Amino acid sequence: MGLTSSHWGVYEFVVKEGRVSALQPFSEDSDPSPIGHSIIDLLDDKTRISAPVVRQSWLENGPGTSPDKRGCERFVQVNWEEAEKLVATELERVIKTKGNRAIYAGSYGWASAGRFHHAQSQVHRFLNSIGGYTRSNNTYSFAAAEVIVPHILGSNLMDLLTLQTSWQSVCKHTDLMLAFGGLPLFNSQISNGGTGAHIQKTAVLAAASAGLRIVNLSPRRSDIKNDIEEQWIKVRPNTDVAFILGMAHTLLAEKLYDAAFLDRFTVGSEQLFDYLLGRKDGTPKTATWAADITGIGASTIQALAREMVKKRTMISVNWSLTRQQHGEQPFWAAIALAAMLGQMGTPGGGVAFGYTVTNYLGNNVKKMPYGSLPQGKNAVSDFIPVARISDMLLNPGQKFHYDGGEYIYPDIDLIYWAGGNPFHHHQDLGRMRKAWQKPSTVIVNDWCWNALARHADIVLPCTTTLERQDIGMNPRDPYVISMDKAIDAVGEARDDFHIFASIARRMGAENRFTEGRTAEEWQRWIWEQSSKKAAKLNVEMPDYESFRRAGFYKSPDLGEDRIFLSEFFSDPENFALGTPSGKIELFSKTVDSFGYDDCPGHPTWLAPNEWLGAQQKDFQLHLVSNQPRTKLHSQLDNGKLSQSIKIKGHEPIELNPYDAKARGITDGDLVRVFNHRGACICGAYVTEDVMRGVVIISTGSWYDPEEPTNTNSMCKHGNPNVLSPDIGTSKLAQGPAAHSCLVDVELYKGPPLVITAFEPPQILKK
Ligand SMILES: Nc1nc2c(c(=O)[nH]1)N[C@H]1C(S)=C(S)[C@@H](COP(=O)(O)OP(=O)(O)OC[C@H]3O[C@@H](n4cnc5c(=O)[nH]c(N)nc54)[C@H](O)[C@@H]3O)O[C@H]1N2
Ligand SMILES: Nc1nc2c(c(=O)[nH]1)N[C@H]1C(S)=C(S)[C@@H](COP(=O)(O)OP(=O)(O)OC[C@H]3O[C@@H](n4cnc5c(=O)[nH]c(N)nc54)[C@H](O)[C@@H]3O)O[C@H]1N2
Ligand SMILES: [Mo]
Repeated sequence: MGLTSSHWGVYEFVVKEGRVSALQPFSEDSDPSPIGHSIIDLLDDKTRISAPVVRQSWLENGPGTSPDKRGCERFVQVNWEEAEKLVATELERVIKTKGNRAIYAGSYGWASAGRFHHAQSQVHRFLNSIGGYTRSNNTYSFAAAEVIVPHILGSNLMDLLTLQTSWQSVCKHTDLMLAFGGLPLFNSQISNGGTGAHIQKTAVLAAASAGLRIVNLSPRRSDIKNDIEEQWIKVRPNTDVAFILGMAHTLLAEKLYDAAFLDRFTVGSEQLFDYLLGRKDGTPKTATWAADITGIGASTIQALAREMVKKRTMISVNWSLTRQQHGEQPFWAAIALAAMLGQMGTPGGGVAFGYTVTNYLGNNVKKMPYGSLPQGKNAVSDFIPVARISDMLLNPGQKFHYDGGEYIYPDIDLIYWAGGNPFHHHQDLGRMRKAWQKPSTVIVNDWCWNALARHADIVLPCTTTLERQDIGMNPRDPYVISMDKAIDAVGEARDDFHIFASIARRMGAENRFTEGRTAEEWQRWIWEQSSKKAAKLNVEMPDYESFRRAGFYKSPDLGEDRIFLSEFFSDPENFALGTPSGKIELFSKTVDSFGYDDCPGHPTWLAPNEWLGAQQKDFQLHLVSNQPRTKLHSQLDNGKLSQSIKIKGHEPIELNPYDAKARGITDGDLVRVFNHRGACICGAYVTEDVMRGVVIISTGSWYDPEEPTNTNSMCKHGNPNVLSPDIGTSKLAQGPAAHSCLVDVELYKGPPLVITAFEPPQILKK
């Protein structure tokens, strides 16, 4: 018995005869996630990478050989010594001939929980110890918001998320919650870095029984728990900004807004009002105007605006609204609407960046200043906005815009990935596979044979969390977990730390990488750093040995109900925001000065290229590719829970009975989903839960091309990223825009398909 921690929660593991036989819920968690159990069967099944391997023609003929064979050629097994030598020699070659900037190691991804064995920290620290690498900025979760929000509220978005008004405050004070993107409890199973106790379901139920009226503004009814009374407003995907502007116009036209609040706490309402009234473009953003765009009646929009004024209202905007073209606008528009209402800073009122989207949002925990593995200094200044990877690989030397600056894409010759899966997360996978052929070498550390590992030249097998001791420490979660090692490393797998330390040794950088500490010594060091920082906040943490003996440590509750930016709202002079004006910027001179046509100086409705209201539509259905409820992204897609909801082995596609009937599709049929970028096969799940004109395919099915040698091949399994567009949200953030995607669906009439995503590649043993 011992404890382990994952992004989906903490579990007690049971080991029998050297195997993990069960994961039991953590005693502190009243609503554990079922996701964890899937790992048990996967620790040593056929999808596990058991030894280092090298793509055959790369091994035989050197770097850059037949990159078009990535993803379809067999591998040759090598021993660790050979693998380390190959990696070290190849890194040295690239550094010597092209410089460190030719190494791309954004290595974006969630990896596993555990503060020390965090794959990104390890790979970044390692590469910094040998001269650096080209990095990536921001996340796939909400890059658009990460770049725009500091211009509006003057702080880092990640910090603001932990300051969100707590559920405690909402339960006591909020009468009405506008939930853009719903309150998807499926998503609250997850918290980045781990979570000790799942709180969101209890919180939603408590708020609902305290009388909170929840309005679900979303294309999907089940974005709110089915047994909660709510109003479902079926907003056309990607039109929320028009909806919000229509409400803002109503407040303005009917003089229902709080002028004193705007005056005291904001700048830029004049420019915003000019825009709402259509003074420059001749189009007033009335509720009728918004009705046309959103598909929601003007009277509904007006009624909601009037109701908001009368009640204590919370506007909650999910992160999915940022993963669309012009994804900078929804958060900005929502902040502007909340400011016009004048309830920001009041208990239960104002704006929030989504509740339930992950488990920590709206908790009442004191944010702890925990330590982490220092990553060293990156001597390379080159970077890309995270979702511009294909653009970078395809267009070296080309200019790109980002947050007011102009930068150049470096010429990448080597990719190193540890702890993320671009064949899961990136858009337009056909285009990415072409781009992926550009570098001479791709090196991947992973533990399972997913599409990323298959598309590498050198694959180094790493351990899972159950095979190593660690500290589960998430500054946004009250539980710190002493993670025990349950079993020995499977096959020849090694911890990422061990992998990098061995390569660093061959490159003369071992001491820079390890600083002479073992994994255990680093964990103790992280704990001690954390204790020192906590002491400054008057929080006393136990000593390291007591913590290890106890199994976990719980940090203190905040002690009062958190209200978003309460200091600023109680004293805006002394607690001015970090914006140029010190106030909330409804118009930003800075953003305006960039002169971007796709991100002007105030919240603006800008139609995406692909949406249901487009004049020219080559495809008739809007695809939403949301988060999978049975797993985290691509992780554990090979497990039982994920498999249990597939339809004949394919990812389900949710579609409305009306759209299904029009295409002769019935529940359970195999369908081909397609557009001009690609196609995939899904199983039809016909449901009234999704609005007409919209289809939903959750992400995470392992990419499984029908013809592996064809970069544009159909995916047999149902990965929606063969369909999604690879465009930036705007020149400002260049974030991912997966949710602005049109497709069509037809009955699949081709030959029977065998899913091969979980068949490991062919491996030659020497
Ligand atoms: N169409 C569409 N696409 C999306 C989204 C969407 O809504 N729609 N959502 C986006 C979002 S929000 C996100 S955050 C991304 C997520 O994208 P990712 O975070 O890249 O997805 P994961 O599947 O979590 O990838 C984690 C990888 O790390 C590996 N791994 C786990 N533990 C370890 C370890 O200890 N060491 C090493 N070396 N590897 C390990 C796993 O096997 C897996 O390959 O996807 C994005 N993509
Ligand atoms: N189980 C599970 N939970 C997860 C994850 C996971 O992989 N699995 N991933 C985690 C991660 S990395 C992240 S970033 C968060 C993301 O959390 P979110 O961004 O909230 O996640 P999604 O599931 O993509 O979107 C939620 C809902 O938004 C709605 N939606 C989509 N487009 C629009 C739109 O244009 N307008 C409106 N009004 N609604 C729209 C969809 O109906 C969708 O079901 O989830 C986290 N939680
Ligand atoms: Mo995310």
